[in-house]
Amino acid sequence: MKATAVANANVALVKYWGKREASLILPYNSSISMTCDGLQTRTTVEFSPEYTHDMLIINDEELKKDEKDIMGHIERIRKMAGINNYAKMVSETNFPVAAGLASSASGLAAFTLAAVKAAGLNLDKKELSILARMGSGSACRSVLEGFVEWKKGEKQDGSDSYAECVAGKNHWPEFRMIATVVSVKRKPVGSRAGMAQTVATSPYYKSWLESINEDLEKVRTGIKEKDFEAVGETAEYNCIKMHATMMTTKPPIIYWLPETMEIIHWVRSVRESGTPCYFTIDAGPQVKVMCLEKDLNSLNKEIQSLEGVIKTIMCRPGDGTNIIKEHLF
Ligand code: 2P0
Repeated sequence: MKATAVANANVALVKYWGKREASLILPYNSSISMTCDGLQTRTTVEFSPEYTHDMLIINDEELKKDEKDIMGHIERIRKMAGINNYAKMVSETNFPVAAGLASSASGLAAFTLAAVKAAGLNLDKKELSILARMGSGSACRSVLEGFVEWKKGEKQDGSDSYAECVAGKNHWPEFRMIATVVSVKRKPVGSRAGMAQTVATSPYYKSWLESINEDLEKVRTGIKEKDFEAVGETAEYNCIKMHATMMTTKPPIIYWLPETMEIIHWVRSVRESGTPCYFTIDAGPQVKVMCLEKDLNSLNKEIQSLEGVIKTIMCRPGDGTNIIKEHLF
């Protein structure tokens, strides 16, 4: 009753921001992401009669309380499998947790698959995506490889709200992302609370929803046609629109730091001088720079020389969530 899974984080090109139903995690809008190799979580889960309580250890630190209610998620999986044993869960990421690099997406995707396997369940990709979604919305996209769309669905039970592959990881290997780390501090407002506050108080949230279908269509088509400018331009603008809804909540949520702004302006000036690149930013200060493979190394070198950049991680379209043989304990 022990299994280990590995999952990559994903970065949204069209963002998920806002829930129409919180307990099942059903979004107001569909979203599209790239599963990023290079931002990886490994998780081992074991159910055993020898454990007297559930234990969750992330990057060598035992968690007593978790923001994402991973304990609630393990209970859900225990019920599905009809088992009573407590679980030990050990998880390791190769990037900073809770700093806006989608750690909950890779974390909950790896955790869901490892727990399902350890519990003796056999789920297909759709069922796994639905289950991962109930752990953390964006995790449903990390189940799949390459470029992925999470269809928001219409049903109240969430059975039509899951992710599907738009294009596999080998469809467009020239599309790259450079994830920058400018701060490793925990963000001031978690995304779960942040999106609830946005839905409840931002006067711009309605406009966000009104323009989302156009963005989804442009990015979906752009990926299929490998149109870098269309995807980059739409993704960058979609990110700015999402942050505009965050900044207009009461009280306002501002995730950007001075270093974030510095990279934004740098990307714009590089683009003006002829190198195609675009930025996107999630619920945190880190900037992800989208570029083409041919410009990757030179742009990465330049970003590393910017003041305030602690490190960069270069990503290409990556694998979905998979079982591996090597356990963490
Ligand atoms: C996204 N984010 O599409 C957006 C963009 C952050 C900004 O999905 O409450 O950790 O667990 O469903 O998935 C972050 O939110 O939130 C997120 P829950 P989640 O990637």
